[in-house]
Amino acid sequence: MADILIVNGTVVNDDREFKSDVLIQKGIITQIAPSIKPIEGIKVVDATDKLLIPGGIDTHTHFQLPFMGTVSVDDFDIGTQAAVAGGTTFIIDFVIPTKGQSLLEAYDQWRKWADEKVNCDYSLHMAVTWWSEQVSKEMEILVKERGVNSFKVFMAYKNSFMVTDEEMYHIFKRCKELGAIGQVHAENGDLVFEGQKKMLEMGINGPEGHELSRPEDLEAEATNRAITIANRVNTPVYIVHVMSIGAAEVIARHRKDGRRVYGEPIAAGLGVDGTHMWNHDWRHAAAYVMGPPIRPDPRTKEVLMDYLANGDLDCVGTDNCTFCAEQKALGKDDFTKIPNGVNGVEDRMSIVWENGVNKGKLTHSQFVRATSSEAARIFNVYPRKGRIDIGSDGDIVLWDPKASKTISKDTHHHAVDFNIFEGIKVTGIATTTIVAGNIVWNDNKLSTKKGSGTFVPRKPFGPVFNGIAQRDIVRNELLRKVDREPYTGPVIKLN
Ligand code: DUC
Ligand code: ZN
Ligand code: ZN
Ligand code: ZN
Repeated sequence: MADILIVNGTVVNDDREFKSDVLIQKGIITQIAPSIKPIEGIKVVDATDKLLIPGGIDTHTHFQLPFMGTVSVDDFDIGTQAAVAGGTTFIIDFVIPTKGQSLLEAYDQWRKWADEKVNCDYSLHMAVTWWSEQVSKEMEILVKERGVNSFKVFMAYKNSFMVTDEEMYHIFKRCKELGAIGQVHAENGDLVFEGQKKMLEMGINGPEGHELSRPEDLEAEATNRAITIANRVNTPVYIVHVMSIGAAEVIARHRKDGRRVYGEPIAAGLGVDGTHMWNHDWRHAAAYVMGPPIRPDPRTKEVLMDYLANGDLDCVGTDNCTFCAEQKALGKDDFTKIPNGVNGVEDRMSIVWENGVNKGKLTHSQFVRATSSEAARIFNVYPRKGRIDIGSDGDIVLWDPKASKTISKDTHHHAVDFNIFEGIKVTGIATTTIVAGNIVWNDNKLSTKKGSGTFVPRKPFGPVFNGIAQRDIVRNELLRKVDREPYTGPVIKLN
């Protein structure tokens, strides 16, 4: 928790942009003014020609995740190093208990893994992979005593994480009672499973079978089903990793109908297309295997960015879940065994800048909204995170909109031996990253301290905590009255 004075910068929040100095004391922003006099001995950082943006928030990581017979290689140490090197200062990872496992036990495990290693602040979402009285009770403890306000269900990964519609309904109901938000990995898991069997029967066992077995409409269908079920409960829902035009269209349509649904595109989906899965080099093709698949249609990343710009999609995550060549090779003869996952946590901000701001689709403030502020609002850590303001955490990035780099596995800060954005030139990078007043990334060098980040508990949503939740409550009350009144109109008899 250090003191630092940043001078001559341009502050960009999601509502406005202005020239200002910023003072951070004991890790918290204490002053924002045109010309702040340095206190004796304080570290002064010159931000001439730089934008000062709130540290990025990655809503979706899987560091050191035990998954598909192996463990993702970016752990909480390397993963958060990569994060800050790219301008992200806060990550939200997923606790994923196995079916039948206590949620609290899994939570303790993740806390232990993360607390020892994180180089920036973090929070945890909880995946709910099964349903029982015990799960219901543990959800309450997690919300009231452990700082978890978001619970994710998988509609895919049959035979491991997948839940039924009935279970999802009960989990959403419980979320509503507790003031938490439901999140969904939306793919029709039964049909993915059938598709996988069909591909293998047809002799398609390479990475292209991954994409062919889980087409876009299985994502769109599940997205619609998840929103429909959440709407039965009158509770908001957050769709993780929106990968297809079809799923984005479903979300946009429900939003137009007034439903409270949030959509999260990810760096992979905004930065590359899925044609790489047809590469003749097996390792190259396998590197792009993640679920839901990155879509081969080259328009997808453009359209997802358009939805992000118009506000029908909300905040950008990554699903960072990385596996090295020998781990991907677990599926050498059978694509269904290739560990699913790609990188993103380091390159997310620059990919969004390059394909959003540099293409004229996002303003600076919209960029901040999409990479930080909106995530902070949705997950209830705003304005502590996601804003440069007095009282907010001193997590600030000096962003150079003119500096360029070419993304490569040879220079990235991940543990993984491949980068799905290899060779992409981005203009707009984090030149200095400040976490709680400490410079942790500057001049291409990391100076992080393992274990220095802290867990940020997130309160449940309620009228006193969150404007969005307040609106939801009022709207849902109205909807209940409008939608659920007994029908009193004329009765049409069908013969
Ligand atoms: N998708 C992935 O690609 N990896 C981790 C879990 C998931 O849903
Ligand atoms: Zn997922
Ligand atoms: Zn390729
Ligand atoms: Zn994920």
